[in-house]
Amino acid sequence: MTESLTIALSKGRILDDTLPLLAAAGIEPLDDPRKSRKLIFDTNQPNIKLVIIRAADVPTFVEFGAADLGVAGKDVLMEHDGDLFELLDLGIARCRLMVAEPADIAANDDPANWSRLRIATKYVKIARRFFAAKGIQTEIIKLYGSMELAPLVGLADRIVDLVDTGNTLRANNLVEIEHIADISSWLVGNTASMKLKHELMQSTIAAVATALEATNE
Ligand code: PRT
Ligand code: MG
Repeated sequence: MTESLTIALSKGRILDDTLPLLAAAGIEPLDDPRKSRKLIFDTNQPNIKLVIIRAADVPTFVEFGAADLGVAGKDVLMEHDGDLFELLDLGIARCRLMVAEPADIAANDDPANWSRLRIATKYVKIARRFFAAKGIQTEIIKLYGSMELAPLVGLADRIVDLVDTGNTLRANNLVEIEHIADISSWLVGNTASMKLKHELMQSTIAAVATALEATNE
């Protein structure tokens, strides 16, 4: 039986940064996923295809074997918290996961004194774990976007969100107050595929690793 692989990617910054890396590893989609509305793409490798899905869905596709490999942000992987292999840190889409709060509160705030907080975030599990480990009680309010708005309208005291340049926080009078994790995107793999499709998985992972080393030189 000829082995075949499906690689799950998401539109936006992950796709923009992963396509050049895959090309350097010898894997190129036949149509441009940045322009097409298709969800499945054949590549120049007859046994490798790409699927383009929502960023937060990549770990689910990989864990359940709908994709053998995928690229997902560490934030999404920490929140998913599932059974898959984290194979390679691709060093792309870097940012940091932070607790932020209004600048006027931060002026007189010491995280060492936190005991009860109301947090708005899309990272419910990560936030719960982070504050529980510090013994801080939290009410977590799940949002799907624009977390920065929550403290401005009294929905929450603090937010947990990704920060890159800090422009979004600054524009909304928020400041970073606690660091949760440094984030980058990882190549992840389905655990069964690592055994059942050993050869093709290993050669593909090795090709990506070599391409990654070349870009880091
Ligand atoms: O867009 P969609 O809802 O489908 O999914 P998504 O928003 O999760 O996807 P996408 O492409 O926006 O992000 C994919 C991954 O990129 C994330 O899971 C992160 O691992 C990574 N990444 C890197 C970022 C950022 N940098 C980032 N800055 N994801 C989001 N942001 C947002 C952040 O949430 C905040 O709203 O950008 C804003 C902050 O940016 P600065 O530069 O103003 O600080
Ligand atoms: Mg987005």
